[in-house]
Amino acid sequence: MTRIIATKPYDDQKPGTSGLRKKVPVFQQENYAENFIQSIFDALDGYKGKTLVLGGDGRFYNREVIQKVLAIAAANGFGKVMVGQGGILSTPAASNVIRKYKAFGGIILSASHNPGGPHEDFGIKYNIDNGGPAPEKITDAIFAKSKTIKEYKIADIGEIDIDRIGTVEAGGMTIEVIDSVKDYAELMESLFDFKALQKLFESGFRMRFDSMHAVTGPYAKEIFEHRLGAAEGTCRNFKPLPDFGRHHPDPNLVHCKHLYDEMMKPDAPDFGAASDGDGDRNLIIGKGIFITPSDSLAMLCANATVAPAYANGLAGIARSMPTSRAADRVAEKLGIGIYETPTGWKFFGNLLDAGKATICGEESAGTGSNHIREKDGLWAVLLWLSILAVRSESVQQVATKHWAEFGRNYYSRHDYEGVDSGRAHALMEELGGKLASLAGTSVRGLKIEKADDFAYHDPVDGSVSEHQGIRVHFEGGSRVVFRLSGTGTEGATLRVYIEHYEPPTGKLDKDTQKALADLIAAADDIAGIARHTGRDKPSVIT
Ligand code: VG1
Ligand code: CO
Repeated sequence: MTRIIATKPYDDQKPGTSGLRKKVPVFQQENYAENFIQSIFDALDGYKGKTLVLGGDGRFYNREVIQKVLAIAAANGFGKVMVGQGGILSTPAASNVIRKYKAFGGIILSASHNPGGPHEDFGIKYNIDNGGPAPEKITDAIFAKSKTIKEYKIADIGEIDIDRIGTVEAGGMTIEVIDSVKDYAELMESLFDFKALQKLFESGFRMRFDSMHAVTGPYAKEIFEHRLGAAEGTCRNFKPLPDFGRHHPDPNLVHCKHLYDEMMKPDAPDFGAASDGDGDRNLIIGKGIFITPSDSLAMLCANATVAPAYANGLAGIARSMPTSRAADRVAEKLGIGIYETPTGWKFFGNLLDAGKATICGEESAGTGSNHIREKDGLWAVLLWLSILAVRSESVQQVATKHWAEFGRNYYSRHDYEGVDSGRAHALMEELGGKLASLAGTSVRGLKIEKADDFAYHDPVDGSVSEHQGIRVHFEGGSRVVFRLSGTGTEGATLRVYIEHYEPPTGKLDKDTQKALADLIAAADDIAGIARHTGRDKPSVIT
């Protein structure tokens, strides 16, 4: 039986950079999740009888919301829902399932790298039929529906057993519980030369992969240890936990410091990597060397032809605006297109669909390719392993040679988390107000060439996205970018992205923070970070 439940709108259901993210108690308010799920369906057309893919990163409240989505999808007339066993699908795995089975779309339950638990974060995201995050046109429509919603539909289907693989009929809809890992592992096997990677591990190559008690555990175990023969113990923290073991599943040098420390020891393994809550990010650390995500993107692109899937070369590269321009130099050398998009994977979808870009990346540890429409942590690790296998070199050697050829984009991101929202917005407004007057002035001896507020004109559908970050360019190619995060759930997070280019003939082995010290000071002078935020240093440096 289907019931229609009267409800009142909430005014704060605007999806951010990647879906709606709030604290769990916010989602637990009466009808809060139901409203948003119904608003997603209300914003869509033509799904009657079609298939929806459903899964999440296993965090606290995942199972409850899986049941809600099933019951609301049935009442709204979906023909079928394919749900990952136990409610689990990593974000890249969900993207693959949507594409492989030609689903109408998918709902992914995740707050990605944000912590989980009864008082931590939860999230809901809608992906379209290409497997990618809904574009702004759709997220805007969902938000509009959420502000006027009066009722939602729900089918009385009872609690569905999502732990047993198989198919059941409920509320006039088919529910298929699928293996969370199998389709994804097969996809990886189709892209990379698994025999070559098996040989690498046979030769004694040692690796650590840290799943941070998040969703990639079962995927990593299956791919690295079972299919590629990496030693047992290669995978660490591989048991997904609803609260990620009370850690912050963000694979950066702060939250994954234990891996960094291990990789800096004299007897370190050859390769270390980690992934985030929902499996779309990657951290890459070689023995004795951390690779910034922006450099990783450039190095993956420069060497992609080692993998069968990219043997014929890349059509183009896309990176988010704050990502360093290391990849631009690779694109230039390869004679292929380079695209600069706003932050968030949803902006890459059109470029990938149109065949303009093959590999995309973000400074926030996200890299991926046209194999799906999300960033993909394990994919990046497998491409790195392929490079090391084919070149028979260490990460250090690959990086050193890359910089010697292309020069080095010293790069760092400084985050000021949990800043009072009013003060953070005041900083951005003040900065925006003086952009026009910055060009030609000097700060700390650095001459400002131009400054602007980044707007993106999508070359495929012509849509325009404004106010995507403030860029200050200095003479000589250095750059500072300021923007406010769209994924946080507490106050505001100011992100400051700092970049300095050193040509191949320059000094390529400096300490990053030292290499950027002048620019960091200039950023504070220009934006008044300390004055506005009351902070004398960032909370996270990556
Ligand atoms: C952050 C990152 C962005 C990434 C987004 C989602 O967004 O900066 O590059 O696409 O998170 O990643 P923001 O708006 O907080 O800067 V995930 O792994 O959280 O889905
Ligand atoms: Co993520």
